[in-house]
Amino acid sequence: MDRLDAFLKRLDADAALIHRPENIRYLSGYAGEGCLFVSRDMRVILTDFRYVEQAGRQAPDWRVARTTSERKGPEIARELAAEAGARSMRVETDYLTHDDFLALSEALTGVELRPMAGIPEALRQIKDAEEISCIREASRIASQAFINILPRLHAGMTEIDAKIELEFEMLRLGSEGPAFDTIAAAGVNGSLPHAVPSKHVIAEGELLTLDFGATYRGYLSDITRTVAFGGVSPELRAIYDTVHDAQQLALEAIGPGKRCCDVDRVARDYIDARYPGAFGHSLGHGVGLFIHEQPRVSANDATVLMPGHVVTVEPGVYIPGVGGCRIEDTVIMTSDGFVNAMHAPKHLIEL
Ligand SMILES: [Mn+2]
Repeated sequence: MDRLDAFLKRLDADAALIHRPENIRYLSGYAGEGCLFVSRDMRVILTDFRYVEQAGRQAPDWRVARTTSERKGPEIARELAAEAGARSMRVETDYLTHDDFLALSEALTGVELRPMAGIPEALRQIKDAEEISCIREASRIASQAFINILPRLHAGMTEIDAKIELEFEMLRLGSEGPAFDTIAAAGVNGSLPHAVPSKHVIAEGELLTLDFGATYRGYLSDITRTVAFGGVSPELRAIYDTVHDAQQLALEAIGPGKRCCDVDRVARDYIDARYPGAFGHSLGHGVGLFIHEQPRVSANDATVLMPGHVVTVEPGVYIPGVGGCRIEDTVIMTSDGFVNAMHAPKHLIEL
């Protein structure tokens, strides 16, 4: 109710239609398909037969309007807009397909459709206590899964094998599913920040980067750890140490009152002095109901961090033909610092 009130205060329109699943869940608690219609006095979930009962259970204060093939969403939206007396309505033009938008425009003649302008996303940046407890649990599951599978990781297994171990373990620990496509990148594949796990057989002397997360009550976590198989070369160890130290420096720099771009700069300067151009992505991002949320911990995001912001800190070094390394934690800003939600170890583990 607080979230919906805050949303309506910022709306600056008579009504809104919400289609993005994370925004639907954030504002209503409903986690199925469909969309929301919201005005000052009305809150309605539009969905089809498959989700009507679920909507009633998850969002008991909301009216449920059932869509059918004869009476589709845009038509019901028109009726609801008329009932609310709405002359202007915000819609998620950054999410709807062109066809979706045309269908709404044709149905809602006389109603001015305006872009949503990121209003729900801006509200979602600052997590409340309930959201933070969910993210902490999703983080605990991911950290523990990493610790639990370490004895099962060995040279001779494939990247896909490693991914299966992680995802299975997270499910067993209570995850509702992977937070995103698990990354497992060994050897020269490690230079691809978003490598897709392959049948590559992990060999002695290689680094393996695992980037994964768990889901708890819809909320996600994001962690990366890099481990070594057998003795690694001084070159790979130096890469690992650089990333490890850059991440530590960034954690020392982060906190409430700090600008995202300044935290990014700390890790970037450290890595660029040793491996120029090898850290080509931003330092981190917000995490919540969606894996990449605002704010961005990047050179061009001057957001001042505040209590309730949840962001990742994930520097990396990527060298084509050699390999790569990334180390990532999910951290929660508090009034006097931050809580690192990840308890998995970060020293170089040699398996
Ligand atoms: Mn991440």
